[in-house]
Amino acid sequence: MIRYMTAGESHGKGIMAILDGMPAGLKIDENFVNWELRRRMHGYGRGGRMAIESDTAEIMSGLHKGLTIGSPIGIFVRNKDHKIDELPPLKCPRPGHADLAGIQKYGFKDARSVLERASARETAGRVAAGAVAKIFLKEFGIRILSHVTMIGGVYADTKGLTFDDIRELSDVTRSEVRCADKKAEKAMCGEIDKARENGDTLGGTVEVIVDKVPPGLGSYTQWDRRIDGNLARAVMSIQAVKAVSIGSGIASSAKRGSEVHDPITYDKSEKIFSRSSNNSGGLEGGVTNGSEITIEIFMKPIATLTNPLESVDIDTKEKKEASTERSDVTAVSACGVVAEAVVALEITSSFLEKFGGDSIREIRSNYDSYLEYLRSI
Ligand code: EPS
Repeated sequence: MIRYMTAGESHGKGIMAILDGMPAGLKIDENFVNWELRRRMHGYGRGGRMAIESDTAEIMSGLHKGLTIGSPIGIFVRNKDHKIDELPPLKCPRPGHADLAGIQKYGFKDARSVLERASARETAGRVAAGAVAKIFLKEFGIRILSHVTMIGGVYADTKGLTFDDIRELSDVTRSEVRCADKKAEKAMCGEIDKARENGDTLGGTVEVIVDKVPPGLGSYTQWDRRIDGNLARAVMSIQAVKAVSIGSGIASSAKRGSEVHDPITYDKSEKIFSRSSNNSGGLEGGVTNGSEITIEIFMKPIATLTNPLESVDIDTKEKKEASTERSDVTAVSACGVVAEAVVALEITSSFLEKFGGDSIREIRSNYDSYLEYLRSI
């Protein structure tokens, strides 16, 4: 099992993450961690802040000569826009943000101290920790991608595309919104422009796909070991996410069982069980079944509007427009990168629970013997 935490305010000195429980002997490529941080900053419709920052990971602990040593891995991402003490108070809480609830809960006189920590800037820490988890999973051939499937009501058509097709087409170097459908991408950018002109914001959906996951991660024996629940919690905790659907989850609730469940097949030459469809999104009974894990994530529109909704002044209690701040028109593309990170962390945790060991060598030997056993049944 692993644990991770983040700390840091949006305009404080920086964001940090501590990742505890990683085994020894994993080579950490800092360039890869930084590449993940850069992917999080990408996306048409992101705000002015992204032009200021150039997020870079300073790995503070847990490595010796580039290899993990089993101790907690501490990562710091410095904020260039470090001006928390000069920023004005926010007196009119923004609907959709944590502003009002935070003022009430912590006894503040304005929302500045709320938004500084509630901000999605925090996700830089999760992406840095998630990059380490991705490096771990890569050792065992497990790959993760995300791609944008809808922004502002414009849907991508990715029917028939494989994991590799989607990965290539939605890559940051090829797509401004990380969408695998070029035509949809153009329409999405058009919607983003329109929303910006109207002082409005957009939400959307992303899909995360995890490939080459072995069957048997997670467990049905106890509620908090069900990996679908843990994945949903991790993803749902990303700022502005309002719903999570595994496999054909939401759509399948209106269908018949015969249309939804995935028939079981057996390949006699490869000696593996598989499925002729994947509506379950790789998860049955809270356990991975060996198919790709597919998770759809629904993000609401960013809550900071430059054409603001009605609010109330915290001091005078008079009706006023909500405060506005520099923000993004949409951050759906970034949400996908964060989702990849938190999914990687959950899969890593379950992987370590099943194949536990303190070093990569020990885990590899446990994993190989499990794969051999699977072929023997
Ligand atoms: C973000 C940094 C923030 C916002 C965004 C995410 O920068 P600033 O507040 O300085 O403009 O761009 O935050 C939000 C969308 C939010 O709701 O708080 C980042 O690094 O991801």
